Amino acid sequence: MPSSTSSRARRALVLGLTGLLAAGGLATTSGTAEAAGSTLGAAAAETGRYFGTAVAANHLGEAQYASTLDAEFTSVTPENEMKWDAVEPSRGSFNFSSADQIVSHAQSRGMKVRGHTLVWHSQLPGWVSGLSATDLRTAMNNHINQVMAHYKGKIHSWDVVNEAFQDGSSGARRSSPFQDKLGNGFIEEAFRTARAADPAAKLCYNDYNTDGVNAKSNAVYTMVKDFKARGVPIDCVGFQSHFNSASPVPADYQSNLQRFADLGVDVQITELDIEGSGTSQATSYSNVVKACLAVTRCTGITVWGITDKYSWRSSGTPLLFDSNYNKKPAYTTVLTTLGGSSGGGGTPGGATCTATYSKQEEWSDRFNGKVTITAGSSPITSWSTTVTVTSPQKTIATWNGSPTWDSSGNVMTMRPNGNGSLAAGASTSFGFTVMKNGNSAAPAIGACTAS
Ligand code: 9MR
Repeated sequence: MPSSTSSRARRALVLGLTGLLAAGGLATTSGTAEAAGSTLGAAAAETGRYFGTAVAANHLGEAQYASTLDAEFTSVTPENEMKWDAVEPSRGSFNFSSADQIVSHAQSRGMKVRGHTLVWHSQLPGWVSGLSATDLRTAMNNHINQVMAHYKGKIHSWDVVNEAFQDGSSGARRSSPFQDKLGNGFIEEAFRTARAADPAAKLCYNDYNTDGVNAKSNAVYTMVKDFKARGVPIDCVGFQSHFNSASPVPADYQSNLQRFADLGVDVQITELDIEGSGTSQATSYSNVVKACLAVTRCTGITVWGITDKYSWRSSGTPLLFDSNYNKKPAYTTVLTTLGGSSGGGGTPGGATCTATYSKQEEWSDRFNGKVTITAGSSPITSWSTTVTVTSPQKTIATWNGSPTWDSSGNVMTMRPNGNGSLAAGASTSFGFTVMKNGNSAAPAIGACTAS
């Protein structure tokens, strides 16, 4: 880590102890020198981004699938398990079992989860298409409410509406039960419902063939601009980025991402895969990664699967690991483009972590705090940090951690509650409630120590 981070951390600590600290994300580090990230997730984390993959629940039991996932990725997207046909196959009857498997696998390893997807014309059960407009509106909002409530607080970003625009030069909306019966307003309504259902989740519009500047992306751009102007809640735009020789990485990919970011939304690469092999595939992947790194608001990259073996277009071998889980040239190029290195990670320097504070709910007499622990470029097996409150404040409750206190009762040392293992670049968090007793100062968070 650069020394500026450590000095920022020290300053934060001192300010915190004097009770002047404003609430908000403050990072402290252990100060241990870190080698370049040796996995996709760790290397991306060093740029402040996640590196994710689509995951299928039915492969999680395959040892190599799970170990590659756990070693390399810091975010997952259920490939099919959160789609309408999977979670609400008949009206009002919800089945979250497969999606839950993926979410709990991810959560226990500190990975983020992207929710995919709430409102989409495809993988839509027949009963939805048969509804009248009034009923469809009720069913759409109920679907969003129920699914988001089930995963409330667990989803980093939701693809609220997926693929609502037509391909080609028309710039029109795609025909779907939602579009045909509810009109253009269905997208706005879905986003408004979603915001109320889980205010902490980032709400994305996600589409394909919008990766460069073209009629379709222009139409999405116009919609996002209008949403921002009118205060319709939207936080991010997903660019699926399914490429092959007929649909290569566009030359204006980066400038297209940037023009959306300039509207005040994050951009995410959500379903990346590039058919091909060898150096040419590697170069295309590298161009995508470079574009994301060049756009500050490009917050993460998700590839659409781990191994070519299980890709939705397996014969095009579009992913970073071959069918035997060997790293392909594209893997190495992505890793180095992210600033990582396959030889450097892990040792010496060993286990490191950071601890970041953010204030949560606040009441007149108390507030909740959350500390996110993120492993550095090596996996860690345990961690600890301190939370110091200013007397007469009192910490009255904690969750997701195992606390001990010093004799003053002001300094709490937090350690994992159970397994403290985190993959390189992965995160976990703990929370606590502080009684203000007249003082609203944010707590000071000590350095994170990892082993
Ligand atoms: O990868 C998914 C595949 O397993 C499904 O059969 C298919 C069904 O439509 O959906 C695939 O994922 C799609 C994603 O949900 C939305 N964008 C396009 C993806 C590739 O088709």
